[in-house]
Amino acid sequence: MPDQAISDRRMMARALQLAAKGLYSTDPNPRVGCVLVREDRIVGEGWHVRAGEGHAEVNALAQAGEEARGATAYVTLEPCSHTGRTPPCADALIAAGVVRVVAAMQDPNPLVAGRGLERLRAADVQVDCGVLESEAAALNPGFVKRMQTGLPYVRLKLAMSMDGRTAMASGESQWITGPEARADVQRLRARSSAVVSGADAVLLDDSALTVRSAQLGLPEAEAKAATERQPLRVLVDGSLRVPLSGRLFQQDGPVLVACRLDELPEADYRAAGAELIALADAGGQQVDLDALLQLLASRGCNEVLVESGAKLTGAFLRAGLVDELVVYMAPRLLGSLARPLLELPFDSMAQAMQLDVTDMRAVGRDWRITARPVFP
Ligand code: AOF
Ligand code: ZN
Repeated sequence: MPDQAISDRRMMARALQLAAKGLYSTDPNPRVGCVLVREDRIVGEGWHVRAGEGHAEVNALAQAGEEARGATAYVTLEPCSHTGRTPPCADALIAAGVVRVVAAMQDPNPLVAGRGLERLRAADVQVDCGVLESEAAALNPGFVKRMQTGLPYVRLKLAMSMDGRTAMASGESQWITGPEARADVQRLRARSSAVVSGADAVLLDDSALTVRSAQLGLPEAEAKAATERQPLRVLVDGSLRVPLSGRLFQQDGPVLVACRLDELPEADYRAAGAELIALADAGGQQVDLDALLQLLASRGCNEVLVESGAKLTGAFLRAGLVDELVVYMAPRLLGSLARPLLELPFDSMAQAMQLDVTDMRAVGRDWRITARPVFP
């Protein structure tokens, strides 16, 4: 590989590290990092911290000052060309005298979509795109999917014993997995735009579905920053069985309840700090999960975490709405009277869902398996 290509990849790897610092905070914007390099020396670094504030390039330019003149900018996402909450980064790079821009990927946002790179080329800036592209896309699976399809990236979290059980018949389930795995789940929540659960699960555990900084397993300052923003908590409660006195409604942060009723006690929910919407499917028997995800995407939700019981998780899978399964497997056996992981009433091998395992690792004493459904 030529020297230039090697140093491009090295600098982009650093820009990706910087972008990842925004993992918990940039929502609904993408995580983006930028490194400015002049004569083989890094003269500025920046990342996008939160929506409404400076983009990665602007933060790196501020650090570089005059040293940006003649520099190469490494950016994990195409610099923007539009005026959103902030002015276009392409213009800022041109004005600062940057002579070359290396982007990991095009911005899938239709407002940008190649126009940022065009603008740079028109100003005689040398442009290269596609360095560490898949790594950059992997950092923003939700933003990319939402921009391309109008749906969020859906992660299904499941926790089970080695015999595929999630709770005793009585509902007793605390705790199947260990503290490290539970902290890992807290981090999954913290990076998500929304956490979805169903009435059965919330009634069973009286879950609050919040992110708690002390349970993230992160250094204190990072944990604090990661909980500045709480994900939207979404309750799928077709016939409104979860009482407003439940813990879900007692915690700070936005709550959305999706039901399938005609007459909505909206005022009661509003008084409890929650929004109530009707989203019945064609048969009127279930909440329309596809419509729910479209609604969440229209509100800027990138990554959605489904943490629920066998019924709702099974329904998401059967509807083909899941992008990724994250399964925590605890080294214990709960036995045949305990509750099964998923409601997927298949009766022949031909119906079985195929999965591609993308990662498997130990988390404390448990195992975490990440897999993607394979659609034939
Ligand atoms: C960049 N650098 O660091 C980010 C970009 O509303 P705004 O002004 O924050 O714009 C948000 C859009 O800008 C977002 O949807 C995406 O297309 C792009 N994000 N672009 O050049 C950044 N965060
Ligand atoms: Zn920008």
